[in-house]
Amino acid sequence: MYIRWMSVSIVMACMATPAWAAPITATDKIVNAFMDLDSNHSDGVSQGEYRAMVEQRMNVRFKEMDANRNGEVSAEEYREFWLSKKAQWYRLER
Ligand SMILES: [Ca+2]
Ligand SMILES: [Ca+2]
Repeated sequence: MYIRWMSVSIVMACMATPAWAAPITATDKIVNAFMDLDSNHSDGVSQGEYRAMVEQRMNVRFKEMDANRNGEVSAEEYREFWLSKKAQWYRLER
């Protein structure tokens, strides 16, 4: 009888799980990562906050492409960049 009561109690506890304890989905993680862009904590991502992320990624990408750091990406630099990244992007190789 005690074990049965314990089982019922556990089931009821699981059913009464509050919303804040709901499992985090993959979409939740993506939304949370997006909201990390909200640098002024306004509960929204402004165009400026979004632009800052895009520019930061662009700067990283440009540095990867501009191997000799002369401020321009030559055809050869882009070829090397493409060859080094295409497998990763298109999962052709591991
Ligand atoms: Ca904001
Ligand atoms: Ca260059």
